[in-house]
Amino acid sequence: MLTDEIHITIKAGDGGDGIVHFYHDAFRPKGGPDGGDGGNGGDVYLQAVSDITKLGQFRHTKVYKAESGQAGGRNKRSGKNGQDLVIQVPVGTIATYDNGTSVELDKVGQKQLMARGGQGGRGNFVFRSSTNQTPQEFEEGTKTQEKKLFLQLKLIAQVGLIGLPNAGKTSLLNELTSANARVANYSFTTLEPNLGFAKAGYIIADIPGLIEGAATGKGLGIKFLKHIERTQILVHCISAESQDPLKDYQTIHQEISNYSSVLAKKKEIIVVTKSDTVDSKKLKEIQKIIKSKTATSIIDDDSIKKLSNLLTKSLD
Ligand SMILES: Nc1nc2c(ncn2[C@@H]2O[C@H](COP(=O)(O)OP(=O)(O)OP(=O)(O)O)[C@@H](O)[C@H]2O)c(=O)[nH]1
Ligand SMILES: [Mg+2]
Repeated sequence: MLTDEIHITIKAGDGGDGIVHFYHDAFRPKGGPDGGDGGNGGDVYLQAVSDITKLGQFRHTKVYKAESGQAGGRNKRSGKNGQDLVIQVPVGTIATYDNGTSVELDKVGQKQLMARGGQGGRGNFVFRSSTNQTPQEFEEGTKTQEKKLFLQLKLIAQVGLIGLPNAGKTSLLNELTSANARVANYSFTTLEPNLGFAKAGYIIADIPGLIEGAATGKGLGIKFLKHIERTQILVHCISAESQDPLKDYQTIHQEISNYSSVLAKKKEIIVVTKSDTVDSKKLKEIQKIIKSKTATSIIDDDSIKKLSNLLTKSLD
């Protein structure tokens, strides 16, 4: 199951404390103050990666802490800085703090500072002066607070596959991308959206099949349509095995329109799937009825390549 919403807690590292120390050896029993500064605490970052399953990692571990800075040392040595923590999230993640401010990670590789590490405190060496040669002062490192984050994955697929159950949507996703999603010869095989990355760099979303009445909650309903709202193109899949391809087309189009007029007006490529199940005459007939210029079969690589090229050309 794709995790697309999750709460986590992050904490930047505390600053290390400065220390009070005085140098002395056999020759210089009062060598003076030499307590070093504490190191800075590590920052916490989010970084966008292309793996859309990445929010799943947070199901088990909820708290993420960067390393704290170490305390200063004798001989004016500064404490080691704490290591930053870089947490990977899928591209398309929106991270929202408790106070409502949010940041969106919308480019692969984008790195966003979410919690700054505490400053290291100064050691007594820096507090020495002509009037105070034995300073007892030092600073504690700044302590950081935990922050709660709500991570939400807004899928940013450029292409959305729609159609009735069993139309061959998931099979097409697997052919067009490196996805390896479950396919079976019955309706509602897909229960959660699948995503795949096409070689050309775009993302395709496959959602569960829609049925008549979906907009009012029938079948798996419409809750998955939100995942294709921001796509640029819809690939409307109609099976060549269908008894009534035009009705299939109209059913889906109606449900989409009931859900959102924006979605209904989206650019659409109508594809007759499973073209190998009919002869070429019948295929042409179907294509004419539903005004489809493209047909695919998962056993015909050329047909998949043609659709793939068409998609690449159609996307800006
Ligand atoms: N002959 C043939 N069978 C196909 C083709 N594409 C898909 N199928 C078969 O059609 C059935 C349904 O395919 P799926 O890809 O699971 O269909 P779906 O539209 O994702 O179905 P839901 O997830 O239930 O909505 C499976 O048995 C596939 O093997 C094709 O091009 N040719
Ligand atoms: Mg499916």
